[in-house]
Amino acid sequence: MLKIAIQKSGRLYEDSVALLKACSIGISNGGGRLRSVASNFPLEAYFLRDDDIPQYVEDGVADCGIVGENVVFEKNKKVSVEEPMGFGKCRLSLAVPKANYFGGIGSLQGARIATSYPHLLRTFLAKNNVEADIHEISGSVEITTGIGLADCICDLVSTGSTLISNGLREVQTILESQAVMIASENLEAGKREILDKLLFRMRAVNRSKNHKYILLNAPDDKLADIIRILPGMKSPTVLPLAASGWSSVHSVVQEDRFWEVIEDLKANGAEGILVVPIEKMVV
Ligand code: PRT
Ligand code: ZN
Repeated sequence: MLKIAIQKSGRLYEDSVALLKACSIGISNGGGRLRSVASNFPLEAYFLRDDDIPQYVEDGVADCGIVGENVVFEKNKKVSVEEPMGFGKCRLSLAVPKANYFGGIGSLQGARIATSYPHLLRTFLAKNNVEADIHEISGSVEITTGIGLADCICDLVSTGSTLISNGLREVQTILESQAVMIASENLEAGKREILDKLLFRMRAVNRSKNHKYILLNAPDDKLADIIRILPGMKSPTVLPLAASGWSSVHSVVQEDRFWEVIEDLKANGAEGILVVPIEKMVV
């Protein structure tokens, strides 16, 4: 049985449980439960505060866990980072009151900086030969400049709207982060095997989120161009249509190139283009 630590509530809980569900593994902390055993996979989930997850994994109380990279690097525990999970994306950034001049990182010499990430901030400042006065606080970092506690803040940002509504301007990113799977450095062989199976499923689910299945009709004399545009997983499937001189082409397209590819296909004679989501993608 593999023991996995998951955030009890908060920004990562729902996405973590949804990813496991997409891997056909059902767990839930319904009714404030602290543990849940999956019925069809050798997995037991512990629901914990995200800040505690790296320590539990280092100690081997949990074998693995899903937590933000920002927390993993801040806590600096001996754990292995196994795989990005594709959610919980954010960045740790420095921000200053928007009316204030910012003359680069060097201008933070002697500044008072409020943060919940003192280790990451200290490391970043040391690399840039800046000595500043770090005020560690556990929450509401964004209000500290307004109340005169700090000149600058170092906090997580996703949309940026919290900074804007507090009159702050993002000036420097320190770390790009997302949720990752971490694991104990010395997992026993049986547990390693279960974790590898789980990661294999997660990869298949996450890959599918970044791809679409595409079907289209093309005149046979345009097939060569269309196949060049649609490389597919190995190569596209080409099937003859009942109407002579036409074929149906099936392939897989990366989400981030999607519109570009569609425009290119149309310009090269493709018709009746259908796009379908993919549930799992195993390569
Ligand atoms: O109770 P527990 O300790 O488990 O949870 P928590 O309150 O410490 O963490 P939680 O649930 O807020 O966040 C968990 C993880 O989600 C973080 O460690 C990050 O890895 C990730 N994450 C992603 C974020 C954000 N986006 C985010 N925007 N965590 C926090 N924020 C906060 C940020 O601190 C700021 O207050 O949201 C605000 C900024 O958001 P925008 O959209 O206005 O820029
Ligand atoms: Zn926390």
